[in-house]
Amino acid sequence: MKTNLILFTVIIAITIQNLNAQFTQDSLVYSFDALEPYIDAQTMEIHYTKHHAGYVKNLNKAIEEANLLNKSIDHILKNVSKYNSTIRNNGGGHYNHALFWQLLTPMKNTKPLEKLSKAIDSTFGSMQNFKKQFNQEASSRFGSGWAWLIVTPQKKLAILSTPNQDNPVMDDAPVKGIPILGIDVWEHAYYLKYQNKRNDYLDAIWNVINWEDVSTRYESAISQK
Ligand code: MN3
Repeated sequence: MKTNLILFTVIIAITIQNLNAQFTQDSLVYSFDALEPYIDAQTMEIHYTKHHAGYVKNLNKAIEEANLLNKSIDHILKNVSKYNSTIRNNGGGHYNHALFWQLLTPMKNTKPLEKLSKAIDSTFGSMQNFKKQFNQEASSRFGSGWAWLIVTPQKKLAILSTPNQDNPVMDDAPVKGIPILGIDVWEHAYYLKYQNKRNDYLDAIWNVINWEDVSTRYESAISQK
């Protein structure tokens, strides 16, 4: 009886704790080693269970302190200039990584669907040119950050990069838009396997980009009012 009561109390305590934790990590839909040999299992495991988990934990603490518990991540990012740097860095960190995991797939060498494929060709000349321009942007981002393919408010495709955990959703981003593809160029995303060779990581990652997911995001972005 006493054991049951303790157990009951523990369950209630855990439930209350989870109710307060506004943001959580979605489970990965593939295993840590599923993206081998392009992204190694150890990098994936540390990236997901330590880096991303850390952003979520720090974000939850920061929004509680700032009384933002009921706000969505979109709302937080679209008003981020009003908040402190802890909310900015960890809010961006959570959004960017949650997106990044969905943009990767163990199905090797997927292709964009027709609408996106046409838009890439008409904007960048060819898929090959697009990847070249994207990798140029990603490799020249000094220090830590992200490279993005976005849909602009004019419904055009554009490539850009942002520092730290910033992204094009933030209200004070120099170029704003809806990210449909984002690649993490922090050293923690590639250093164990590629060391200082960011370009080798950038060449390899195209093998595991989920173009079906990117295409769906494109079609949704161009149809938004
Ligand atoms: Mn990262």
